[in-house]
Amino acid sequence: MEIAGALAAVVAVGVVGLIAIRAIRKRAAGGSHRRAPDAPGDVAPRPAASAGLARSIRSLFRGGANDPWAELEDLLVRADVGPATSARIVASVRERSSNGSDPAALVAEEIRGILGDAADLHLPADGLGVVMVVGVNGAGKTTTIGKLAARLTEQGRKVSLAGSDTFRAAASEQLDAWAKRSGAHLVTQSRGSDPGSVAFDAVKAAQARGSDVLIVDTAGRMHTREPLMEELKKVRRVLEKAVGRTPDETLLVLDATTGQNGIAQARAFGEAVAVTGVALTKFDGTAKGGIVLAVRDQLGVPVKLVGTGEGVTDLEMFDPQAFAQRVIGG
Ligand SMILES: Nc1nc2c(ncn2[C@@H]2O[C@H](COP(=O)(O)OP(=O)(O)OP(=O)(O)O)[C@@H](O)[C@H]2O)c(=O)[nH]1
Ligand SMILES: [Mg+2]
Repeated sequence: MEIAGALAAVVAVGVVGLIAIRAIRKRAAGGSHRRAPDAPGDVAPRPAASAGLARSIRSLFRGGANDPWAELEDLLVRADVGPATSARIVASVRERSSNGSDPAALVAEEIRGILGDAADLHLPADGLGVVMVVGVNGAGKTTTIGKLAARLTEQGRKVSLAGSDTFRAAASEQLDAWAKRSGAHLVTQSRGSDPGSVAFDAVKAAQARGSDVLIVDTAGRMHTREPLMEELKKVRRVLEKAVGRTPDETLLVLDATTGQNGIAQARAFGEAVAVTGVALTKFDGTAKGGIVLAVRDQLGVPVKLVGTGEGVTDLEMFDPQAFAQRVIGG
C-alpha cells in the first residue's frame, strides 16, 4: 500500500514534469509567430494525460489515502517543490478548504499565486545594457549566453560578449564559437587574466562599438567557496564602475536536474551578487518542474529563461501561468 502510493506519486510527478516540458517545447515550436485569433490564450491544447497533478490530488481526497494532506505534501516534495514551499502550500490549501471545495483547484490557485506574472529581462531602451551571468560549474552558463545572444541579435540588437571566464582553458574558444554562431562581438584576454579586467575592457569596447547589450560570462564556481565568490563580487563592482550603475540583470544559471541544491546555490549567489533572475537549464533532462516554484517562493527571484536543449534555439522566456496550467492539468 505504502509502496503503491509512493509509486503512484512518482508516476504523477513524471507525468506533470513531462507535460510542463511539452508545453514549453510547444511554445518553442510556435516561436515568435502570431497566434491564430481563435487560439485558446497562451496555453496550447491540453493533452489527455495532463489531468496529471489535479487528478492525483483528487484521487487522494476521494478516500484513496489514509492522510491525504500528508500525501499531498509528499507529492509536492517529490516534484522538487521543496519541503518549505510544499508545507506552505498544503497549510494554505487546508485552511481554505471546506466541505465540497476542490483541493486540486485550491492547489492550482496557490501555484499561480506563487509564480505570479511573467518577468521579462530588464534592459535599458537606450545605451548599453549589461547582463552578468553566474552559476556553479557546468550549469549551462556559456550555452545560455550563446542562445540569449542569438535571440537578441535576431531581435535586431547589437550584442557583445565578455569572456570573464579566464580560468578554464577551453572557455574562450567555447564562447568564441557561440559569438560566431550568434553574430555577437567577443572580448577576451589570455587565460589566467583578471576576470574584472576583461569585464572592464568589454564594457569600453561595447560602448565604443555602440552595442545594445553586453553579456558577461563568468567561470563556474562552487557557491560555498568564499574566495571565488569574492572574485565574482569584484567583477560586479568593476561593471558598476565602468557603466555607472549595477548590472541591469544578474542571471543565475541553475541546472534543473540538481533539485533542491539549486536553492542553496541561489541563496549564496543572491547574497554575493544580487541575482535578478534565474535561467533554468536542462529542463529537457528532468521530469520535475517544482524547482521553479521553490526558487520563486523561497527566494523571491523569478525564473526568466528556460533552456530546453543544447541547440541555439532551445531557450524560452518563461511563461509562469502557462506553466502552472500545464503542471496542474484539468
Ligand atoms: N540538454 C541540455 N543541455 C544543456 C542545456 N544547457 C546547457 N547544456 C549542456 O550542459 C553542458 C555544460 O554547459 P556550459 O554552457 O558549458 O556550462 P557552463 O555553466 O558554462 O560551464 P562552466 O563554464 O564550466 O562552469 C554542455 O554540454 C551544454 O551543451 C540545456 O538546456 N539542455
Ligand atoms: Mg562556461
